[in-house]
This record gives sequence, structure tokens and C-alpha cells, in this order.
Amino acid sequence: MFLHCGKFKLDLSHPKVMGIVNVTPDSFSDGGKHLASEAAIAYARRLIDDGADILDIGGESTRPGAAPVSEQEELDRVLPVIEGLDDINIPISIDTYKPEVMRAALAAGASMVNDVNALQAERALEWVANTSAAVCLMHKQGAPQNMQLQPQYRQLIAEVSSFLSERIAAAEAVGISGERLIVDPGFGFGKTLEHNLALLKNLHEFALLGIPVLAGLSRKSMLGQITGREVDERMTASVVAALIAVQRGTSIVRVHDVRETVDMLKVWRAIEE
Ligand code: 9MG
Repeated sequence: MFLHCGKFKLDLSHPKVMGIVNVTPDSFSDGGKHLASEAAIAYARRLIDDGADILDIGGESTRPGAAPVSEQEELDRVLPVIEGLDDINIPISIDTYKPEVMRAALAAGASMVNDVNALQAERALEWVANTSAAVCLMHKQGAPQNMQLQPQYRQLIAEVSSFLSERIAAAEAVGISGERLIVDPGFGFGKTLEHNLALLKNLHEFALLGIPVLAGLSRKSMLGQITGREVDERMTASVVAALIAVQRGTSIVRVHDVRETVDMLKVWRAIEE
């Protein structure tokens, strides 16, 4: 299976690693905006050296309880980073749910949209349809400000699948072909630990949608709940979670710890093929 994203055609016959570049003040804040962009660009280049197949650049945190940032602030954070990476030869994904940010980022050189809102914002579908970018459609229940308050499902896997299937149909209806789509059950987005574990255990169910699956488990609170470890001590748990995901047919893992995940995949592939 191939993923078409702009000028890139990603071969998903082996799982791919998407490296996370969060351009938020808590990540790269020290010496003002320009230095923050420089630091984020250097960090992104390090992830490429570590073996990342895709970079996911975001300017607004989607962590539970995170405050939204304005469109202008988000543009100011991500555009200099995307522009500063114009020489790289792996796809850049823009992590945003805002159509204006999608449009500007794609014009600046990104070739994928990672939308935790699954292109539900007004104009998002049409604007992405008018490009050749790939798009990741993610499931969530609620908004980052309230999604962990009381998530409830009657039939978790069926509900998440049916939402993703409806968003695939909406994307295809405006001309975004299946070769440009990825789906994601959205670990931690309006899900309890029990929900997250059930999703992980049943990840192979989402492959039945016929679209590559992306899983983002890296350093998430579910791993903290299981291990009792703080966020910056969850690397081992994250790599193991990524392994479980690829064993269940996931094509792309979204991770902070690129080097370690790439090593894990090398070991996994050595016995799988
Ligand atoms: C932006 N972001 C944070 N967590 C994520 C996840 O699990 N999947 C995707 N697609 N994006 C995420």
C-alpha cells in the first residue's frame, strides 16, 4: 500500500515512523521566536538523522486541558519551521485542525495534514481537496479542554470505526482519494485507560476500513497510568506500545523517540521478513 502525499509516495509495506516536532513555548521557548524556530529546525533535522520517515510539525498543544492558541500565533510558530526545512526529502505533516493553518502550511511546503478534528471544520475538506496532500483523519470525543471529563461509549470499536468510515466517505466525496488518507483511533482523545487498552488490543479492526492506520501512543498518559512514570520517563513504554501497534497492522507510528522506535522496527522486521 502506498500513501500519496504531495510529491512523495510513501511505501507503507513496512511501518513508517512519524517524528513529533512540537513548536510550542514549553518545547522551544528560551530566547524568543527566532531562536525558537532555529531550535525547532535543528531538532527536526536530528529526527531525520535518527530515521524519521515523516515529520509532524504542530504549533498548538492538543493535550487534555491545553488552551487553544490563535490562528496567527500558530502560523507564527509553524511557518518559519516549515520554510526552514525546504531542503529535506521526507514529507512534512502539519498538525492542525484550523483550515487557514492547513492552507498556509501546505503552501509553505508541507505535504500532509494531521487533523485531530478529522477535517470537520468548515472549509477544511474543500481546501485539502484542492491540494495533493495526504490527510490523517483522527477520532476524538469532545475537545481537548473537556475530553477527559467523562468519556463514554456504548460500543467503542464500532463507534470509532463508524466515525472514521463516515469521515473517509466525506473526504472521498470531495475528491480526496483513499490513497491520500490515513485513519487514527485517537488514543487519549476522549478515552479512559480502559478505552485506550481496548483500542490498542483491537487495532487490527481499523485496518478493515481499507485505509492505512496511524497510532499515536508516545508518552501518553495511558502509559503513565500503567507504569506510574512521569511523561519524560515513558520512552520504553512508548516503544513497546508502538511495537504492539505495528504487530496489529498499524502503518505509521507517531512518536517522540524516533531513534529508539526505528531500532525497535529493525529488530521486529528482522524476524518478520
Ligand atoms: C497531534 N496529536 C497528538 N496525539 C495524536 C495522535 O494520537 N494521533 C494523531 N494523528 N495526532 C495526534
